[in-house]
Amino acid sequence: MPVHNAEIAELFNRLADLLELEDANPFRVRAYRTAARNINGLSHSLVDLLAAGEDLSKLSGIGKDLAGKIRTIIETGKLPLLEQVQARTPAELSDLMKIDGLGPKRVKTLHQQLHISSFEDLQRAARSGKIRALAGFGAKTEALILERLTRSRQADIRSRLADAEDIAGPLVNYLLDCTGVKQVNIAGSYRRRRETVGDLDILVTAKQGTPVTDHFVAYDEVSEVISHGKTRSTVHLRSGMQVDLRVVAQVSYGAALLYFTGSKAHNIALRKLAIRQGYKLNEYGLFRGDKRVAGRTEAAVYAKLGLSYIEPELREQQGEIEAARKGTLPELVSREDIRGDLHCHTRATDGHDSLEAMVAAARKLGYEYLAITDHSKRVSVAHGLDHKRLLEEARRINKLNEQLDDIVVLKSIEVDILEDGSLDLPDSVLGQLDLVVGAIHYKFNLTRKQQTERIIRAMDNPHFNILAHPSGRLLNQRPPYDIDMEKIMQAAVERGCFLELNAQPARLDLTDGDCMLARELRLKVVISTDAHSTGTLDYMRFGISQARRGWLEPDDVVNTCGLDELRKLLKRN
Ligand code: DGT
Ligand code: CA
Ligand code: CA
Repeated sequence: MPVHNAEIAELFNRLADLLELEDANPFRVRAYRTAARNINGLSHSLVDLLAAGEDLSKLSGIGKDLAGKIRTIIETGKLPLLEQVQARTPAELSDLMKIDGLGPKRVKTLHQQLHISSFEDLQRAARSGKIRALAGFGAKTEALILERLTRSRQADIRSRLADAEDIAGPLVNYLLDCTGVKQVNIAGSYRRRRETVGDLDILVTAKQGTPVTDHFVAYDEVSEVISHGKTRSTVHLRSGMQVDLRVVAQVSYGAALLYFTGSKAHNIALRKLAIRQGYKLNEYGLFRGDKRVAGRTEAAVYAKLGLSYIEPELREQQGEIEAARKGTLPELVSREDIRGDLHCHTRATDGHDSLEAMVAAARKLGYEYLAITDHSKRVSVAHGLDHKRLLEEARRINKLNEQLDDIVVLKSIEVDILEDGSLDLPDSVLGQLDLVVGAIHYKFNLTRKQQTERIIRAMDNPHFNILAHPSGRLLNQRPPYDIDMEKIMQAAVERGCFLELNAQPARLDLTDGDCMLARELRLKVVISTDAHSTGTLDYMRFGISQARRGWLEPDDVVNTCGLDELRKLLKRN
């Protein structure tokens, strides 16, 4: 089993948390955290680097000791030190640290002062008002803990789409290795490209079921076999993911794919429509009496029902069936429509690759433009740019542009929106850039009214173009800050500004619903990766699928425009 960089980083982060919980040397704790952050930002897989004979201790933040640990993880899948530390930490105590807002320090206080070592203890203490009395907590924190306790338990069950992909990819390859297997497809919410998935629903075509389900339950990563039958089986993987597998015959493959792709609401509506037309629809096909009239492909089933083909991302019972009947479905935006990326970072702040490397990677993707948007000085942890360093970067970009004829590098900044809605750099500096991307990185807890006004005031600045990650949410980690999204979108339309759909798998901010709202208000959206390394420019695909779920067409997306058209849009109204 290949080990992903994210998994390795996760092991080091867990180790750092547990060490901190037991008061280990802070420098040691920090070293593991730094290593995890650097590993997450690498644009190559550590497995590949090791296989190519690279010396891992040359990587930034990775010394000899860490390089050795990484090698052990890759070779054995284990970090022995973590297992030792884990063995001496109560399991529930380490689970408590997963609650947003409860780092190792706070969990330690809760444990020492209130003897809290489980979710139940924590909930009881919060409900009875004991937590607010602790130094450094307060009533507000107590309320947040209660809220997050409920939220994190629901969130824990669903995986981010990108994590699900990491798990699904190798499993699909493994299934394809089984003799007799013709096709393997992942249906369910995964195929509809929802931002999180509950479980994986895998569909396989093969003449005989038993060899396939036998092969499936023998997969290395399986931790528990829930059921094991001739044509269907369910397992849990070591990652915690549940996987349902079904083996179907070729003649009903389309009908089965349709059924197991869902959504359930879409299925029910389709089945009703079929009944009204005198058919019967199930996972084996579309039938008139006993005769199967369609089933081999999804397209054939839709066609027989008088519908145009409905893309999986649209199958949420949000009017898509009606639109398919009238022939008014949107022509969804796709990867080929994208002409450039308008949000990325370089080594000048918290990116991992140089300006030149980022531009080279964007050229390889066939982009016509790339905006470099490093952080502004307020974000000191990312070593944000002051006006001197920003202008220095701008000069380097000018030079680079003189040498390039197939891509234009746009000078930009991800400027911090300060608490009063002013921007972190003076207008005289912002005016020298090609575009300005603004973002909130602190003071998440203002009231809805204050936060909304803060953002609109930022857009009042005539240099402001794009609001980055508009809600600030992090999937399974941090709720959105409280804003009036419609009011902000309206204000953007009035001022000629745009909202970003941030394609980071943990953000996907805007949501699909926000995209629909933007389309209704005729506000164009910018799909940006916020890449911090060359490899993650590829996150564009997550942004695209989110946009497709929001019914967006190429015309609804700013960065489907060529450079001239883009420059016009950036001039505001
Ligand atoms: P998830 O796993 O929670 O992210 O969401 P899904 O959509 O993958 O749901 P899941 O795994 O429970 O079921 C996969 C598909 O199977 C679902 O999208 C539609 C279909 N399905 C499941 N249960 C029913 C049902 O009771 N009626 C109908 N018509 N379809 C169902
Ligand atoms: Ca599912
Ligand atoms: Ca399922």
